[in-house]
Amino acid sequence: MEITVEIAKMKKLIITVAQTGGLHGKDINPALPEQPKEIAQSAYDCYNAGASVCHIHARDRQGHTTGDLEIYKEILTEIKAKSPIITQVGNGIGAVPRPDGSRTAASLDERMPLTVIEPKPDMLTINMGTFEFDYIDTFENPMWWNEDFCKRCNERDIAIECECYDISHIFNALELVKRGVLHTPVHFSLVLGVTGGMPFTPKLLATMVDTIPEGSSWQVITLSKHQLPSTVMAMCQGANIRTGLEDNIYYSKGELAKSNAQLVERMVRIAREIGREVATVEEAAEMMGVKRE
Ligand code: KMH
Ligand code: ZN
Repeated sequence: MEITVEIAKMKKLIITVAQTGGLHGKDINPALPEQPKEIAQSAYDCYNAGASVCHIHARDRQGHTTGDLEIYKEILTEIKAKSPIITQVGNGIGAVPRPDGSRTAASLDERMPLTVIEPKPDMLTINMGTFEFDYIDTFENPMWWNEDFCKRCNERDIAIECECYDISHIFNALELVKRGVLHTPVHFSLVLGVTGGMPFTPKLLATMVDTIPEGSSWQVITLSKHQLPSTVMAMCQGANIRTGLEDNIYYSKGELAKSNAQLVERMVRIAREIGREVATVEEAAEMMGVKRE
């Protein structure tokens, strides 16, 4: 895909906030929202700061990562009651505690029920290939399962975001397009810097962007110290961006972020400085083919 460099010709910027994640918790940054009301308040603050999409993971009452649909229900209900921000549930769930004391990646059987969450999320994330996630576990995302997941999203009119950790994952997404289950334009998230996937370098990002078809939308997801520079780069190339404590617990080196909204506010300031207009929720929904209830 051609990279746009003229700011005036760029589409409006969609800012996604990934507030919670499925790995770390309040133990490493107390500002990370874990409980439904806290997640909804943080989403409201991020919406007011300029985010149009809220990427969601659930935690149980103890703050442990969970696939409990009742908790997702509470989170979605609370978010929707407070703001019109687009809701996007991450289908990876994260690392779940097990009775033997270990924590392992949520299984395919634990993850498929996310397609029936009530109230309906606006979007669901699909992770586009199986790989070893950060030495933690095998992150299983087989093609047959992604195809089934996609079909179930289509049945409920849930829009899809495709997270690609490797160039081959882009081709996996395109295969689903060929099979007629993933609709175009595809919304790619290019995830760089997860051990087991591709590392972040500007060259690798450019190669990935080069691989995705014209007309797609893309955003970059990177972790920790790479997040600010990579998102600024993406912003200057007409892409969307994602920020939030799921991906980066710091505001600057050694300084913890005070909130998700603080990270969103910074991205909005930078967008304004470079002349990139920030999309409203309505504009983002239109651009991503999100059908609101
Ligand atoms: N933490 C991201 C790198 C998901 O939610 O399904 C992975 C993620 C996946 O966002
Ligand atoms: Zn996620």
